[in-house]
Amino acid sequence: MTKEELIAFEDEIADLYRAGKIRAPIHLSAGNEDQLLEIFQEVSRDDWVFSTWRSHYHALLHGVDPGWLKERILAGESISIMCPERKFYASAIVGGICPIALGVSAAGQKAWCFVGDMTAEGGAFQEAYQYAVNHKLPITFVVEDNGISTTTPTEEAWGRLWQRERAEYCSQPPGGVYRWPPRLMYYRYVLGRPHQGIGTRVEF
Ligand SMILES: Cc1ncc(C[n+]2csc(CCOP(=O)(O)OP(=O)(O)O)c2C)c(N)n1
Ligand SMILES: [Mg+2]
Repeated sequence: MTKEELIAFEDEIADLYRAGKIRAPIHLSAGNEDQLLEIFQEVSRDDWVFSTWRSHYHALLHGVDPGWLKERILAGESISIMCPERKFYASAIVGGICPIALGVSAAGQKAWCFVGDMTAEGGAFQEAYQYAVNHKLPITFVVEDNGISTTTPTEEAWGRLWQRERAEYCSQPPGGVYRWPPRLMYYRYVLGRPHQGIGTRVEF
C-alpha cells in the first residue's frame, strides 16, 4: 500500500458515508501516512497488530484485503475491525486492546499495539506497558499523538504528555517516529479529519 492508496481508500469511505451508505460510526485517518509507512516496515506479516476505532490504515498496512475491509465498513463494523486470519484485531474501547495485546505477547507472539495520546495516559495502557517492560515481552506500543481526545485537548486535561516531553528532550522533530524507551514508539501528527464522521469540525 502506498501513501496515495491509503488516502484514496479513506476518501472513498468518506464518499460512501456522505452518500448515506454507511449507517454506523466511522473514524477516518489522515496526516499520519508517512509515519505509519515507516513503522510498518518493521511489522512482520506474522506479527499481531492491535488497533483502535481508527483502524483502516493499520489494517491495510498489515495486509488486510481492501475489498474485504470496505465490505465490513459498509456493514457498520468500521469501529471494531477483526480479521484473525491476518492477525489483526481492533476495539473501540479506550485501552481495551492493551491487555489483549499484552496477553498475546505473553504467549510468545510478537504484538504491536497502536494507541492514541489520551489512551496512553490511562491506567489500562500504563499497567500493560509496565508489565511488558518488566517481563521483556515481545510487544511494541505505538503512541499516535494527535493532541486530542475526541474533542478535548489531551495536554490541557492531563498536563504535559510524557512521551511528547521525552521526544522533545531528544530533539526529535514533530512528526518523526521516536523510539525510546524500550517497547515504545511515538509520533505526532495533525489529524486531517474530524474525530468521527466526515466534514469540517466547527467549535464554539
Ligand atoms: C472506555 C471508553 N471510554 C470512552 C470512550 C469514548 N472515546 C472514544 S475515542 C476517545 C478519545 C481517545 O483519544 P485518543 O486516545 O487520543 O485517540 P484518538 O482518537 O485521538 O486517536 C474517547 C474518550 C470509549 N470509546 N471507550
Ligand atoms: Mg488523540
